[in-house]
Amino acid sequence: IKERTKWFMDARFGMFIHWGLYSIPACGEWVMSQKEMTVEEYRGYFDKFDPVDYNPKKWVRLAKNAGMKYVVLTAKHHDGFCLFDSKLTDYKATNTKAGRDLVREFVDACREEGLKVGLYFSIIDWHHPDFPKYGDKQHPMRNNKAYKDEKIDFDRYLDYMHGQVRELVTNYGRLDLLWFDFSYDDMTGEKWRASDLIRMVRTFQPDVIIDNRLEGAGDNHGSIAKEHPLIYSGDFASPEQIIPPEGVCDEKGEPIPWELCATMNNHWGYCNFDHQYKSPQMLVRKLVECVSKGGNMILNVGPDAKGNIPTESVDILEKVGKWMQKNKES
Ligand code: JFZ
Repeated sequence: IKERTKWFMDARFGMFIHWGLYSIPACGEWVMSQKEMTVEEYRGYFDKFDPVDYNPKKWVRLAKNAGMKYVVLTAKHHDGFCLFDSKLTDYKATNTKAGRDLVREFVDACREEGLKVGLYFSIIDWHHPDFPKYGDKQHPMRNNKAYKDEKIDFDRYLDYMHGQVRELVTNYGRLDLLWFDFSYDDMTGEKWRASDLIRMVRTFQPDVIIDNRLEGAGDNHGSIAKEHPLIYSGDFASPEQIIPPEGVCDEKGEPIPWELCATMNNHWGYCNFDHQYKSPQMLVRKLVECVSKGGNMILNVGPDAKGNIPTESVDILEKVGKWMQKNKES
């Protein structure tokens, strides 16, 4: 086990936060793709975004009281909207009614409460003009013939994407975790210039731990489980929703760090009609199962457009916290 992952293996339980413009339509973070919305249509949410109740300290305290040791926030999701003050785009919280860098307040809150701080960053970007559109698997314009013969400069997109990661790893102090999401089809590794990306990240943040999704997602672990992992293979595997029956092992059968990402209902981003929440009992059992198999669990909440975590999620986390409190080592 690499030195830098030790805190992570110890932490076992974290909070994932999916939050962005998609909290406004309130039907999950994939709405732009699902409804095949143009950048102009989606911009309506940008004009409306006004998270008057944003108080990351409240989020972090909720996590802490639930027994969680780290928190990961979506600095940018697939829709391309930045919660941070990127100098490379105008499409950021700073230019909304929020009027400020929301990632800054989040990292400050984590540090104040003594929790490890992580940022999620989507390598997919449906807002950037140089991201492939027509014929892509998931781009909102995948079926729109108007984009069929469009010329794009993917390298210009990659320069932008790398530049934003550089901002994240240089402007927010020491980060504990980076959660990249995600490679698909033949968009793996070198297509994202991932070796360069990670070399850059490591010059500024030698100890930050990184997930394995520059190479894949879900069950596709990439080279993290191989004898000779690539530089961007990541520090931990990231199975989604389903606990791997035998944990996660490398080719030789040795356990490797992994983290189940799970959400409380059936969406990551806020969804006002999804009330299918897992019970606190079920979540505790899942956590125990992960830990017994050498893994972590990062449990997701999706705050609403104002910045409030849904009351169902708050109730569940408080109950999980009671169990953690009662059963913690003295
Ligand atoms: C990805 C995102 O698309 C999603 O919005 C959320 O952020 C989640 C944590 O990660 O979802 C995926 C990515 C890949 C697979 C499934 C869900 N996959 O390959 O099975």
